[in-house]
Amino acid sequence: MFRRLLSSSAIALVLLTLVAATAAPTLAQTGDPAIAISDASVTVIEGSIAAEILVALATQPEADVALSFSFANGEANVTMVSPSLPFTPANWTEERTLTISATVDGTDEGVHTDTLTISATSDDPAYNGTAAVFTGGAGSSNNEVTIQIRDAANLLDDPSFELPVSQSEWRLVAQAGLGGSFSHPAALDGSSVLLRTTSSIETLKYAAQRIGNLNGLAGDEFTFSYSIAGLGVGEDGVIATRILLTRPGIDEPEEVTVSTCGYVGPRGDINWQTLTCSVTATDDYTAVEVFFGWQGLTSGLVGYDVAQLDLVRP
Ligand SMILES: [Ca+2]
Ligand SMILES: [Ca+2]
Ligand SMILES: [Ca+2]
Repeated sequence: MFRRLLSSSAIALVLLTLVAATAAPTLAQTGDPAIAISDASVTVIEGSIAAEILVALATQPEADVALSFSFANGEANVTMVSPSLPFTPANWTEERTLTISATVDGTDEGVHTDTLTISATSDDPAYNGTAAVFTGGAGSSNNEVTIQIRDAANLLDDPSFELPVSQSEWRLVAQAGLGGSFSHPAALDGSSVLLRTTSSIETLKYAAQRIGNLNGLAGDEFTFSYSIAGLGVGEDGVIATRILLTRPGIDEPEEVTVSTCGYVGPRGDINWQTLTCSVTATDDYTAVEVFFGWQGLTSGLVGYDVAQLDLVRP
């Protein structure tokens, strides 16, 4: 039913420019005594994608510096520390890599969070207890890492569009729109997202959700499934779904792999049906984003509901 379309079309260019950049961490090993953390927040997926953060000392300590880790909610854990702790006066220049993961707990929690708190203990008073200064982390003491956890069962936040847009991670975008374009009528399963034509000059209208800060690997397979329906949908324009994998680039995120699946069924009144679009990562990536919507449609409306994004890591 689906075939790849539009891989180099205008819709691709427009969509690509809307992806936010992610900065690479840098840890300063100069200045006053401090413990630098590479990331204030990371994203992990239960049972599959873990996150790596770096921890480094800014100066040579006068004694060994041990780190300890605690989690606020017990949803995540540190599974590996390399090279091993503590920092010593001899090996202090080596950055430590912490791997943070979340296990599959069998509970459908949607997007949930945990907080990692890093504490230091040392006979060097500058690196001991509350006297230790942290940089780069979250919280009032900069020694926390916020961990956003995605459920293994469905990576998307608010997959059935039950929340107001301001409360979910879906973005609704209308190019040259005149406002009042989106609504949530009772539909397939509670509320749905409805992309309605309002003007013949509208060029593009879509909903998107982006999951960033990922340690994605080549070979990861994503499948995006969703239900679609329509009313009075014209014969013009393109209705399509897209999965986009990116990594940080020089000025803007660099496309790693993209899959675009055009709707090729009949127009007019379209009954609810479930469709899928899949992509396999051709290289490592740091973000996945799903889009669905239309370009150049001048009459009718298209509804979407019950979206699901699954990851299989071979
Ligand atoms: Ca959990
Ligand atoms: Ca869970
Ligand atoms: Ca719904």
